[in-house]
Amino acid sequence: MNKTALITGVTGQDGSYLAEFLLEKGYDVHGVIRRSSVDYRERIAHLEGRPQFHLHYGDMGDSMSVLQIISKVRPDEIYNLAAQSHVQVSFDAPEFTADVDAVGVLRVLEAVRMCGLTDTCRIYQASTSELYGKVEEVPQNENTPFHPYSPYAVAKLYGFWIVKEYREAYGMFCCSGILFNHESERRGETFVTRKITLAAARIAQGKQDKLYLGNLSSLRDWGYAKDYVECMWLILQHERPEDFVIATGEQHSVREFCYHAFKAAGIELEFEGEGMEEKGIDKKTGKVLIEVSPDFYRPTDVVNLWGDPTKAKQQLGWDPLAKTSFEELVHIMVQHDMHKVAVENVADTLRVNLAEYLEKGIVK
Ligand code: NAP
Ligand code: G4F
Repeated sequence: MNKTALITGVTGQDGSYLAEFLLEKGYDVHGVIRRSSVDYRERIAHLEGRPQFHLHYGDMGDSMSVLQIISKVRPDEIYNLAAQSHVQVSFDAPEFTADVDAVGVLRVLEAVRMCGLTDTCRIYQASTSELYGKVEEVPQNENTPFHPYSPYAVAKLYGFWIVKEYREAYGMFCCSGILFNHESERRGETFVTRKITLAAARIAQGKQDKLYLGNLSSLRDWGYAKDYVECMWLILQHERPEDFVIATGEQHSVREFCYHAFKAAGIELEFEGEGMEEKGIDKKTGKVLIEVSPDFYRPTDVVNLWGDPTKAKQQLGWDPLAKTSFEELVHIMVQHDMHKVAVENVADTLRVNLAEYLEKGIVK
C-alpha cells in the first residue's frame, strides 16, 4: 500500500517542492488549498491531473474544514506548512497570523485526535529560526533559548510548544523542523532574496531603474528549499519524534546577497555610505541601483540568524555540504529570473505589435 500524506500549504514554495518529492517516493499526496478569486496554483499546476495528487478546499482558520479533510484522507503523515509566512506582514495582521500560525497548529493536532489517528499519523510542523529572534547565542542549535521578535515568531512559538505538548501528553509522533531561511526560484516575490533576484534581472534588462531595500546588514543562513523538503520527510521517518534544526551552517548579509545576485546578472556592485544613506552603485557606470528605504524596516528585526545543523547531520544523515551552496542558490534564482524577464519582454513586444495591427486592421 502506498503511504498517504496530507500537505497544508501545498500551493506555497515548500508545499510544491514537498508534493513533488513525496509523489516521486510513491506517496498518495493530498493538499489543502484555499478558495481564492484569482488563480494562485502556479507552483502546483504541473502536478494537477496526476492520479496520486488530490486537492481539498480548506482553511487553517476553519476547524470544520481541517477536521473534515483529515477524517476523509486519514493520512499516515501530515506536513503542516500552511502559514501567514511573511514576518513584516505579521506586524500589519497580527491577529490573523496568530489564528493561522498558532491556533491552526492546534486545529490539526486536535483533528488527528478526534479522528482516532493519534497512534498512526505522524505530524511535521513547519517551525522556524525566527523563534531565536533577538538571538541569545550564535550559531543557534536545538538547545539555544528562544526569543521571538515579531508577531509571526510569537505565533510560531505557540505552534512549537503545542506540538511538544501533544507529543508528551498523548504520545503522538509530532515534531517541529526548525528551518532556517530557504529560498528558490519559487520564493514569494516580496521576500528579500527573490525581490533582489527579480530586480537584478529587471535592471540588467532595462525594465527597472532602482531597487529599494531595508536593512542591508541583516544576516541569514540561506539554503535551497528543494534540498530542505527532504529533511521534513526524514524527520518523520526517524525512529523517535524529535525536533531538528535544519540550516547550512553558513551566514551571509542581505548586502552580500545583492552583490552576488547582481554579479550573476552581469552587474558589479560597490557599496558606499552607511545606514539609510548606503547605496549600491554600478561599478562600471556609476549609476545608483540600490537605495535604502525606511518602508522596509521592521519595528523589531531579527538580524543574526546562523544555524548549527549538527544534530540533523548526525541523526538524519543530512549533510548541507553535499547540497546546493549559497553561490549556486543565487545563480539558480538569477538565471530563472533573467529568463522570466526576457519572456515577459517578448510578450510585451508581441502585445504592443498586436494592438497596433488590430488598430490598423492588419489582423482582425
Ligand atoms: P509560503 O510560500 O508563504 O506558503 C504558505 C502556504 O500557506 C501557502 O500555500 C498558503 O496558501 C498557505 N496558507 C496561508 N494561510 C492559510 C490559511 N489560512 N489556510 C490554509 N492555507 C494557508 O511559505 P513557505 O516559504 O513555503 O513556508 C512553508 C512553511 O514553512 C510556513 O509555515 C513558513 O512559516 C515555514 N517556514 C518557512 C521558511 C522559509 O525560509 N521559507 C523557514 C522556516 C519556516 P495561499 O497560496 O493560498 O496563500
Ligand atoms: O526575506 P525576509 O522577508 O525573510 P525573514 O524575515 O527572514 O522570514 C523568512 O524566513 C523565516 C526563517 O527564518 C521564515 F520563518 C519566514 O516564514 C520567512 O520565510 O527578510 C530577511 C531579512 C530581514 O532581516 C529583513 O529585515 O532581510 C531584511 N530585508 C531588508 N530589506 C528585507 C528587505 N526583507 C524584505 N522582505 N524586504 C526588503 O526590502
